[in-house]
Amino acid sequence: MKLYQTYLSPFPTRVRVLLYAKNIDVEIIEPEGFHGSQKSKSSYEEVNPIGRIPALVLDDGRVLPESEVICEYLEDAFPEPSLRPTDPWALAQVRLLSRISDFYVVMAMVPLFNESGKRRADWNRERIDAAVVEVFKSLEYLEEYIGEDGYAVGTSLTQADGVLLPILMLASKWAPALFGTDNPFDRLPKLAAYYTAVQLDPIAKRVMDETLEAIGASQGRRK
Ligand SMILES: N[C@@H](CCC(=O)N[C@@H](CS)C(=O)NCC(=O)O)C(=O)O
Repeated sequence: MKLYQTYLSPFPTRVRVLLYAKNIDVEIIEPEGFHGSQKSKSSYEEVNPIGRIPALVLDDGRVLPESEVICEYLEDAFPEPSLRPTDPWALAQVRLLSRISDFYVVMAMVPLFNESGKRRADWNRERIDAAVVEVFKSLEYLEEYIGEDGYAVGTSLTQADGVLLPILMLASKWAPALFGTDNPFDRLPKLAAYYTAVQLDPIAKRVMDETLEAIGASQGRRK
């Protein structure tokens, strides 16, 4: 199988968490035309007409876009170990955290992603500050529901950790470093504790290191 993705994008991370946990061998391909590159994405659109990463290509050539759909496919096709709790309430918590992240936190961060693609001189400070207020508000929703036993839900790695880790890293490391904004963890103790504790898990640590390296590389490119 092949996974089209980048290490900077938060969406493929949840897929890599499953691939690593299930020890599935895939070829990782970083398509051109993402994250401020001047290159056209058109050749990637032949792979995934939606034009977004990630996309999983099966050995027989069938292509699956959309990170959440890919994760559900991987859980069904490669059931062991499962990162999908069997307890209905725990599974609902995984889905709730994922939904809050995708629908509220990521959406609140979109203006920051947009500003980051511009030259610093062209940044709209009002837009940045307004976005940060919304990001903090949406993170408070996660603060409400985040697990307190070392993982997002329960006592082991689930799909929710793969969703949250890159987003929390972008909110707590990338945005403050780039825009000089406050670290949200200063006022969100449960999320801060989770973020520290989950790094004891080797797969969580691996994807966090990958994301951190990609953030560093993207900031290096800005200089
Ligand atoms: N709902 C999609 C969202 C994927 C997405 O928006 N990926 C971004 C990268 S963070 C992307 O490919 N954007 C298109 C672009 O940058 O041109 C998923 O979960 O896979």
